Amino acid sequence: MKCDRVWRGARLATMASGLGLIDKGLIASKDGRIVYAGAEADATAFEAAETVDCDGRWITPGLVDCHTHIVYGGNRAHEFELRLAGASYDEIARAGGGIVSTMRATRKASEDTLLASAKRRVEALMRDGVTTLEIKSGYGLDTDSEMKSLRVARRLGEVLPLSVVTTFLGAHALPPEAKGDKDAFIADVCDCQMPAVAKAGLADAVDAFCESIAFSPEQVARVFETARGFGLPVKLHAEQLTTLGGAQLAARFGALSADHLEHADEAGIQALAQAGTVAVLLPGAFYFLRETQKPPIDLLRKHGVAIAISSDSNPGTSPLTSLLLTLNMAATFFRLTVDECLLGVTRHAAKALGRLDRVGSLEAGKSCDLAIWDIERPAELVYRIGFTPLHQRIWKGR
Ligand code: DI6
Ligand code: FE
Repeated sequence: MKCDRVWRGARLATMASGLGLIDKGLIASKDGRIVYAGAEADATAFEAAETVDCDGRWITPGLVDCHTHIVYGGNRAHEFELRLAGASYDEIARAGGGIVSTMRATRKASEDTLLASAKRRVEALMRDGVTTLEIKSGYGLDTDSEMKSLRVARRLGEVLPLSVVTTFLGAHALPPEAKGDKDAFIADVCDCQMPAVAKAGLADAVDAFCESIAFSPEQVARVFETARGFGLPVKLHAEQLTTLGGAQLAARFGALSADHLEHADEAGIQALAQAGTVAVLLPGAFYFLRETQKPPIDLLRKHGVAIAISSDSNPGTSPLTSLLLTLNMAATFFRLTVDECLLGVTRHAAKALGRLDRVGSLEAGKSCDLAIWDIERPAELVYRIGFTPLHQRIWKGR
């Protein structure tokens, strides 16, 4: 069979079922897609334009970072200093800092400025083998600025060799001009912002922040009903700081994912299991906020909920741009196993984006997105702190 490129002599972690380890593996690509991934011994004869000998290196699917807020103006290093001096995240937010300070900087910044700053952060993630990246809006908080942020997210996927999935997070925080009226702001999100975003084709999904300091389950339900009307799948920031029933709400709407979940209870986890909603864990925010309440890992295991892991890259609670470091945190803080960690940034992360048909495992028909590693065993991807053993990153067969 004719194909474009063959990688041979590799050890594969296909993630097709469990880690799907193959000792002497071969991958063949054609037109940017995988046409074969499996044992070299079982492969038909491929006539390839280029053959790469991998010298026993490991190949995993290109990594998927399924939850980021990576497009924003300015940064919050000064608030970090205030926190070090004793102020809490809450106090800073109430004093006009927090998400609203990033909103001001994001509204002020030009599209090119936002693009240039986000590009450097995305490139850092790419150096860890990331080939698919989700990017949320939510620092614009009005129609024009939300659309500007989402256009920047789309442009990142045009100027960089990786796949970008965009999410409209209009219900992230209350902007000052809403003068405390959350219901009126939610009406604006549903009646003005989301229709404009959907009409322009700028969002692949819709997210919301369901939290006592953000929006109630009733307000989020309104956002989700509107999203349904536009045919957009939903996901939710749920149970990060308090137990509000966000997990059940996400399940009720068949959400792709429920994210954070530190304070989720068993009923919530059961609901996620029944709905097939992925639990996205964000150890970077847990670390940076010095949280002590861990997500209920044992309940997620008991009920068979797929676990994904993501950087949550954002200026306020997770200024993190390494997915491998995120894995080390997931293992160290949450006691996830190496297998759970690696599935969490491949197969399960792809599922959390509704993209499992295209990415997340090494299987024929999927995009040929590969991470080729200079490692002796997969555990090295989780074990190291601040070192990337990436040999090469392949996106769409190149
Ligand atoms: N949860 C978070 O941790 C971030 N957004 C969200 O919904 C916080 C973002 C920020 O503080 O800028
Ligand atoms: Fe987040």
